Amino acid sequence: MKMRAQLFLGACALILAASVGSSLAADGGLPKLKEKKTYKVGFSQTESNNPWRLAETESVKQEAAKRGWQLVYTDAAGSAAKQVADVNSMIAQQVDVILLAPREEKPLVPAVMAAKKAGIPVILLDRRVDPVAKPGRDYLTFIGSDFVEEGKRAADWLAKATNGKATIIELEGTTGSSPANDRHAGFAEELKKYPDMKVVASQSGDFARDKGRQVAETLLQAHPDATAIYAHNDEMALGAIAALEAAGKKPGKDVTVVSIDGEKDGVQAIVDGKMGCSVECNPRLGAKAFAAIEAYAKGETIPEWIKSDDHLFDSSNAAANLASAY
Ligand code: GZL
Repeated sequence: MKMRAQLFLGACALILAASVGSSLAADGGLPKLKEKKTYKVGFSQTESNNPWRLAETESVKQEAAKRGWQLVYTDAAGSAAKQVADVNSMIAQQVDVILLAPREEKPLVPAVMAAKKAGIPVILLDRRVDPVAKPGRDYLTFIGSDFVEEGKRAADWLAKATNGKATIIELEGTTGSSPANDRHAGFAEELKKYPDMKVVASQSGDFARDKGRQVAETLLQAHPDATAIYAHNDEMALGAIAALEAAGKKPGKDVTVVSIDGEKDGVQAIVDGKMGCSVECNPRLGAKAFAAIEAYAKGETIPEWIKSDDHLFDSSNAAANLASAY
């Protein structure tokens, strides 16, 4: 009898250790990914409201099709709350790995942690979450651009174009998103080098063309002395160009416009002399994302940041890059 009791207790201890062990692993370490022929990949897109988003989604879908991997795609239509629900539904569908383009930094942290707890590795695509979540511990890696650097490059280009003298209106991206936060910070940091360049107003146009037009209209009325507009993306820059023309001003002559993304309409605006520059932010991240999944499953070490190499488009190279722009 005693022996059977000991065996039973021993078995309980093993089960307990295993469950604690796996949860500790989930708390302490990144979920693993078993090597398989194909994977079931979840891609949580934040919205589809502009060419950048559409190009990103296209690159992910193309790569999944090319590899014959199953893709579970969701579109949060611009709602962080819906995006959290979308990730939870992927967890319930037991995808092997999640690609997450988080709408905003803070609200999407719980989604990252829920996936980790469920033993599903997460790759952040194109935007980051709040640094409370760590790469290599809570998610595998961030694949995307250096937004701070983009802001700095836009500021430097504008300084050269205006001989370091400008009264600037800033159109910010989606409030709380890492590109908006970092493009603002990078631009402001670089502007410290140029005492005669001042941002007189800064407001969110939510990365959208019409919202960007409306905000530009309002800010131009409040600041008729503005000589430059810095937009966090081409869609808002194109909205601002429409606002300038509606106000009888000549974009590229009366007001210098600088932006980020390098979408086709933005590069075209540079060719047309209406936009000064657009710092490229490459949306075609699908190939890098799937290569990272494959490498991780093989046991390779994945860097905490797989960085996009971004160019800068201005009158010197816009025409040559128009055909390949998205
Ligand atoms: C950048 C991406 C931004 C683009 C915008 O990685 O998150 O979101 O710059 C898009 O055009 O809406």
